[in-house]
Amino acid sequence: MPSEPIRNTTAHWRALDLRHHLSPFTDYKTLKGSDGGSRIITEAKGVYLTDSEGQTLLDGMAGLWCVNVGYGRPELAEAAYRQMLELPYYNTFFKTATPPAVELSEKLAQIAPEGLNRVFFGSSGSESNDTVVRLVRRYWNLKGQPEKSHFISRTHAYHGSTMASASLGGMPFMQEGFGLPLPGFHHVMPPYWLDFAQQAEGPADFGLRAARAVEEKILEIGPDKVAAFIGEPIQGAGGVIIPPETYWPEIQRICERHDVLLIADEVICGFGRTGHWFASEPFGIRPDLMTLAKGITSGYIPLSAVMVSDRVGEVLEAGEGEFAHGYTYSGHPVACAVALANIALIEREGLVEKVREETAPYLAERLESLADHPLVGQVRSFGLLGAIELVEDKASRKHFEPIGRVGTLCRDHCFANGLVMRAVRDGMVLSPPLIIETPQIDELIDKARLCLDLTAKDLDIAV
Ligand code: PXG
Repeated sequence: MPSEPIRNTTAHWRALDLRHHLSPFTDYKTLKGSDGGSRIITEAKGVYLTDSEGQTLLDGMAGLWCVNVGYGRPELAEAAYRQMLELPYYNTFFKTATPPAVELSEKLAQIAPEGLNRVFFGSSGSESNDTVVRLVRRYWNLKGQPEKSHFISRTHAYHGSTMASASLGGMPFMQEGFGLPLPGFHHVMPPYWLDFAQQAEGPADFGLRAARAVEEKILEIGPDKVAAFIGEPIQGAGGVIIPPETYWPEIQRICERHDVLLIADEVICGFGRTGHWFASEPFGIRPDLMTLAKGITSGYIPLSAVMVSDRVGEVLEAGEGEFAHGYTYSGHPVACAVALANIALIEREGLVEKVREETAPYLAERLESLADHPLVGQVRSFGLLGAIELVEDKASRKHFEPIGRVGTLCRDHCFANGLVMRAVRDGMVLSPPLIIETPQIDELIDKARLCLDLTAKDLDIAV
């Protein structure tokens, strides 16, 4: 019999994790086998994580694109503590509400793009995207056009992991074998110039062509059947795909022309990530509905929201009967109190302006310094979202085969050298906390270069 590992050690936690804990998006067989178990994160402060072995990691991903105000902020903990003592829970069903839920609704209406004045709460981005599907179908039912029920989204989109939100998503590996997408969910190409542009097609022309793929799909399904188009302003989990400037204005025109609702999924892009409160602002998107999560509480507690435009809200309010949808934790008072404290902190510290004026330009400049590396085919960033694309051939930007292998190698070097940088296919993606300072960006770039060198060495490529 192997002896039991001592409690409160890495070996103990790993053993429990392997025995009892099913983590998301995990290859359980490999985790149990060659990987030897999970990394155990025990503490965090500012932009740094500490694992159970005492190793410090610079968190280039802000958790999962969410810890906007950084780790260890007492203001958020105190807001939760106070609210738990005052009113830890009450629901918002059956004509009740709580002060934090209504005060947060007002605050969100103030900071959201013009015309988004109503809010429906959930606890995750997936829930808010499920809510959007039901809200949109309810809207068209009330308008007397129930056949307008189809949704258009894009390849590489990530909108969540529930059945409806994974149907909206455009990642085939999340759909195959699960009976997804559900009927009525369609996908077109993303505005991803690097992979989808034709030879000699510039970004501006490509942006228009990618938008027109949405129009072609609307015409193929029939405009009288298409309910809505959904898109992340910048596709995050799909690899930080930053659309050409021509893309969103054309999408806006197409949706208006065919009377198709426009949904902006700002789960990653919202709350200062792009140097604006919401990415709809710089991209010129006027959404009918906008989904929020992650940065709404900086990930300290689960909360999500759907912002509803006056156009949709007025129809909902004039409709007969109830909107038969909601969650036990819709408008959870503790989560809403934390969100209010989080937004107050972002305002007080001027984090949106700090990103726009100081750290985003600095990150862009420092990323550019990696462009000469033999593995790097392209660097790109917008606000504090960035990507470093690894390619086999710099001139033609040909990918390594099989795609994903080299990105994973690089990611593992990053972990071993104190940097969390995720790989999406062979793109290394970045989304650090908004409180990151310029010397920490230097540290991040230095570590990234070291890990690119180590990856090149594995591949016998001279640096
Ligand atoms: N929309 C977007 C744009 C997202 O990025 C969701 C919705 C769903 O949110 P919830 O809270 O249900 O997870 C997300 C989530 C990754 C990764 O590996 C990204 C997400 C979640 C998990 C992993 O990049 N994004």
